[in-house]
Amino acid sequence: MATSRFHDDAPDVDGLYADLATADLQPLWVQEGLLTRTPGRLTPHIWRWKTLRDLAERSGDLVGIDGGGDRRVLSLSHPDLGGQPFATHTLWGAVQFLGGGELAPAHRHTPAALRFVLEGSGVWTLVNGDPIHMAPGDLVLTPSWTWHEHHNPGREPMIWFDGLDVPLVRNLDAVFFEPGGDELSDYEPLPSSRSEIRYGGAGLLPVSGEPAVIEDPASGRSSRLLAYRWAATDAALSRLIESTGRGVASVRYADPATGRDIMPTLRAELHRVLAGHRTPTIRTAGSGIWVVYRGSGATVIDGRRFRWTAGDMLVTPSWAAVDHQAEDDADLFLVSDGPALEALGLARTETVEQQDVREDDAR
Ligand code: GTQ
Ligand code: FE2
Repeated sequence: MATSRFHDDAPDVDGLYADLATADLQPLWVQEGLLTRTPGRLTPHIWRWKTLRDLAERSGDLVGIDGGGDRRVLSLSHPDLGGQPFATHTLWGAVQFLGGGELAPAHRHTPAALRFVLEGSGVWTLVNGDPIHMAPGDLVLTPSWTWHEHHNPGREPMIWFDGLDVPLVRNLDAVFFEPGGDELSDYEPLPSSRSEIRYGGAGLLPVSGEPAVIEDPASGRSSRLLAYRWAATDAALSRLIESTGRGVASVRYADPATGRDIMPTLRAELHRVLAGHRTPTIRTAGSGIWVVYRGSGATVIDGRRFRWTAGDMLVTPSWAAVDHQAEDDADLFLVSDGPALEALGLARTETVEQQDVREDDAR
């Protein structure tokens, strides 16, 4: 913010500014919008399922998985971000389309990824060689630097949501990528992944045996459980709603051994809002992407109402006031950068008074 303590009209000040620029220096006192009272670099934005689905399917028809760069992914590109393929300053969100018989080959990267399945079933994702079956409502993790590849041995295409921390890791300039070898991975489609056999028991951890698929005590990296099944998420939410008698409930996906977030940079939650109910209004530092899994309703973000139905995807900016209302019973999946802010000592959240709707977003 410009301050009046400095005399911009002093006779040789133009010369000073010119010399500063030549010396690759900038005076703080001319900076605007650097130290803002509160965050606010992004507006909310919504992508409609119909558009996402149609374009994903067309990409499936027209762009081969070989010619299309191995993964048929359409990234949510927020119009505020100047054409970058990012949903927020920290989060990558995308729909991935894998046709019947297709294979997205093995690779690994430092950005962490999660998948939330929207349509179809029968894809196997191999995470460090552990075959994980994917079906609607399942959450599957590929933590930082784990090998992964997606196989669709069936006939039907599958569509899922990808959430990654790519923009965050890019801004830290910590992106590493390694392609896998050319040889095809062989895998046995077992009823349960190794990860779930060891860590999928509610409240029970193996005392001994093989190490976890992902174990990196040096970095404190968690993610021993790599798949969170819809049936378990659904049951947990139903129990909460039944026991509290309230129309809203939410759960956070947690590492079973530590109770902490599933990965160091990404948080995942499932929020259930029954028909006719509205959540409290909350502001959180850090951004999020909401994926409507089921139902219909609206989200009010800083007084703007966005109506949604299943498959729609919605960005909530840092420190925006957010609440949800359901028309039909609704389930909303959330991915956010919460743990990254917590690790850096930047996390803040507050509940605010219910906001008025100032603006209705046309459908
Ligand atoms: O499926 O491995 O949306 O590497 C972006 C980068 C998905 C993946 C994305 C990826 C993947
Ligand atoms: Fe990947």
